[in-house]
Amino acid sequence: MIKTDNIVAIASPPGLGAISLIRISGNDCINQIDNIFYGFDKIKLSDQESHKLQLGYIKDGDQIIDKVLVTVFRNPKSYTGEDLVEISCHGSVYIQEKILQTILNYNCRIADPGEFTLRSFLNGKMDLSEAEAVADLIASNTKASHKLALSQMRGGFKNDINKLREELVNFASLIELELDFSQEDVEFANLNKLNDLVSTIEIKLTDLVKSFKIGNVIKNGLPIVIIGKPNSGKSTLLNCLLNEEKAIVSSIPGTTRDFIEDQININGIKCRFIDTAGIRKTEDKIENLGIKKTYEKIKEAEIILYLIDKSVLNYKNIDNYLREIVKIKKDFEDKEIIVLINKCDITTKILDDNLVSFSAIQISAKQGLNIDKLIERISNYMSRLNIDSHNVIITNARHLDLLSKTLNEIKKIKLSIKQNISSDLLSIDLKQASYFLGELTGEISNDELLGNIFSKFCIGK
Ligand SMILES: Nc1nc2c(ncn2[C@@H]2O[C@H](COP(=O)(O)OP(=O)(O)OP(=O)(O)O)[C@@H](O)[C@H]2O)c(=O)[nH]1
Ligand SMILES: [Mg+2]
Repeated sequence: MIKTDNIVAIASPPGLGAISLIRISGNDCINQIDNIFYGFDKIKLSDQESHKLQLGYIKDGDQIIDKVLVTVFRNPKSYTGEDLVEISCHGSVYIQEKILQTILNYNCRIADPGEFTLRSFLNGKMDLSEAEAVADLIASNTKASHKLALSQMRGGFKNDINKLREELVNFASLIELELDFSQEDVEFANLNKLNDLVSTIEIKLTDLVKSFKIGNVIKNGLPIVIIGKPNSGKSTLLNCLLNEEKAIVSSIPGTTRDFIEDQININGIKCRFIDTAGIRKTEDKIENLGIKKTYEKIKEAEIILYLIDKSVLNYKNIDNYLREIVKIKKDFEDKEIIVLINKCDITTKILDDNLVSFSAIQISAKQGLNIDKLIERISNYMSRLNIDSHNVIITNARHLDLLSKTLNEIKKIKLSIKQNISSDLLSIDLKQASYFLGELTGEISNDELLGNIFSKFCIGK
């Protein structure tokens, strides 16, 4: 049900700023703000043209609170699609709160989280995936995530999906029609055409589902875990990459117990480097907890940096290291593993030949040697992800879930056509597939679903 009562919220971030924005939306919000606004142009807000602004005072009774700029947006040409007023006031926390409290006296309530965007969706100003992109846009903090959120907000994949969905719905109704006339042996739905359609959809959806991995990297960053034996220089490497003394470094093995994480930007992508507890057999309870966490972090990572301490490498133990590398590669075959021989500033017997097959890079984390080669290797991995080649990228777990469910149905339909399975079963799968796609764009929605999505927004959005 669409609510149209007046809602208000501070739309700018909490705290002190030069200017703050208070947003009010609802069926008679313009009249209500007229009660407290005294424009210098002596024009009542209810007479003010849409998208025009006026300088004036906001007063609580006789008391002036602030000199403000007020903009009026008349429905449907506003963010929410309703009448909407924006007050730009000075950024003092006291002023913001005072204006907010005053407005609350005039038939207005504090907006729920995401309620402005919810109303925008309910009034047909944007579809659900666009509304979700608004949240992403606000949260974006790299060039790549900004570009992605912006493209989704401009429609992203919804036009494509809506078109495909329409065609599925068409087929479903043709098949139903055929069932109604089943006695007369007429054929309305051309199964070859349906097969072509589901094949197209299958390719599109598979591509979108695959793009989630990239979307996740853009939105949440590329997780890169640093592992190796105690004292191999993991924390030193983290500090070197971040250019700050983030983690404690010491010559005592087992220094890092918990994981430590921070990020830097490489080629406009957020890279999350995670330093971990060194892996070894130990009786120390806390260290063992840290080692357990290391394994969890490895699972979440896209890239594993496996560090070997060159100063302890010798002809006797090198085979153990080689076996370990082979095992890691086997256990985590979907991940990129980069072998690093650290402490190359220390000269030891040459053992490099053995590690050539693993394309190990010799670095010195302490002196910052060859770190550029490591960055280059990470950049190469990113290029292989082909981030720029995807026009449309999925970033949202809800979208992924619905796309995967649709894909399942589509595969079932394809099989049914192949096996000549009866039309009534086909029509059930077709309906289910178009239902999932409808939920994706919000064509089909319910209060619970909307509540779930918009409650994650913050107030004022
Ligand atoms: N010569 C040299 N020493 C290094 C280098 N990198 C690290 N070290 C030294 O090796 C020791 C261990 O470094 P850490 O960074 O604490 O090693 P770690 O892998 O984090 O160790 P744990 O947290 O105990 O698992 C310290 O004394 C560092 O100064 C390097 O490139 N060259
Ligand atoms: Mg450490």
